[in-house]
Amino acid sequence: TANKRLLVLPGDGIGPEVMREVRRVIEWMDRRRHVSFALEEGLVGGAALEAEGSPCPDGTVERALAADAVLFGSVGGPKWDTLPFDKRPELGILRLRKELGLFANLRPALVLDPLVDASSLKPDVVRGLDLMIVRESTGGIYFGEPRGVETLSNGKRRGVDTEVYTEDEIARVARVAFELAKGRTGKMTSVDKANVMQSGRLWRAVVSEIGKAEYPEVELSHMYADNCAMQLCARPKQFDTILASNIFGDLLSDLAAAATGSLGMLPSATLGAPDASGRRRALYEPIHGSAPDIAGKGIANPCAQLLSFAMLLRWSFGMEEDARLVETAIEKVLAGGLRTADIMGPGTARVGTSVMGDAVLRELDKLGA
Ligand code: NAD
Ligand code: IPM
Ligand code: K
Ligand code: MN
Repeated sequence: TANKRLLVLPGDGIGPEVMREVRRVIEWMDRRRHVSFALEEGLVGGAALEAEGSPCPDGTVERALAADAVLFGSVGGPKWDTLPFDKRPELGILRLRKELGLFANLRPALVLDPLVDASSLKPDVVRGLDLMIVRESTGGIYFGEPRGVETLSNGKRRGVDTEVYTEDEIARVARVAFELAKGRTGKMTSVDKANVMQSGRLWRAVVSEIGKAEYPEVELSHMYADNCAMQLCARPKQFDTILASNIFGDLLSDLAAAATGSLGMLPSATLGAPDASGRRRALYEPIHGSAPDIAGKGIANPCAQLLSFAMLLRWSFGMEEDARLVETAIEKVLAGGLRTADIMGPGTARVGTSVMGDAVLRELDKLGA
């Protein structure tokens, strides 16, 4: 029965291109696994701006609130880059995170064996890498007040953003990271700039307190964000779970993507607090953006979007077996040597988005019926 309400928001640029491949996997599941979703598609980002005059129409927020899970593509593009902030497509994702209370952005970075050669780092440095970056996603400098550009009395302009965290905001995302770390290797690194930032000092103090009081079994360490960026390039395998603020987590997860081969490989889940029955609001999206440089060419890597759907199956619907099917199908396709342009390696064959999707469906046919 179609009791799983899913809102699909493809967005802009390569968003709709890679989402098309997910739609095919959903149709496959319907046919072959007898799983059906009550699926709705909505507008967000530049697409919503053009059609309805807002990058995140109220209707889209309402439908997201009513859904069991949201599958998001990507928003933004050069066409809208000079618009004021309240019109920019990026507001689409920011408003959804905020209004749905999605404060914990989980960004796993996994180096799949067949992609060891696609990484810009040496094979030995990345082989077997398995990171979980937990990025705070409704606070910090993304939302802090005051913010804006003002003109001073001397006629010069001043731009302001404010990094601000309350201890509750730090504590709730820290708990998500501690729980994840506990189920992984038990090692967690919290990232901050406690040496120069007041909010960073509080960040470190609160994370330490929670670690001591509630998660003594997790081996917690702290690292300055600049050092962490360097260490992620030099020796990424020293990390397991990384906890970071909104802005640091954004930067470090793009960096981790390079280690795994491409931004086109990394999915994410953004979760809210569990309700009384333990259910969380959630949105799933690749960590990459709308990739205007390759949009419309049919060459985008659909893996990050497909893997985001796998995360959705696992986290929102407890469908571990189906999530694994999708992940395994992707691994098999990559092991077979088919690659989109962003993850080419020695002896691989270059294909476009839809041929990659065809190959995933073929593997699914072999794996699960
Ligand atoms: P981007 O992630 O869109 O692209 C960065 C680089 O990675 C580009 O060279 C792009 O071609 C490549 N890339 C990204 N995804 C790929 C894929 N699936 N397959 C192959 N190559 C891929 O970042 P950007 O260029 O800095 O930003 C473009 C637009 O996207 C901006 O408007 C930005 O604000 C927006 N953005 C949106 C989101 C989101 O929707 N959550 C995330 C990041 C950026
Ligand atoms: C991401 C993006 C967004 C962010 C932008 C588009 C608002 O870079 O999802 O990583 O900075 O959070
Ligand atoms: K995205
Ligand atoms: Mn980003």
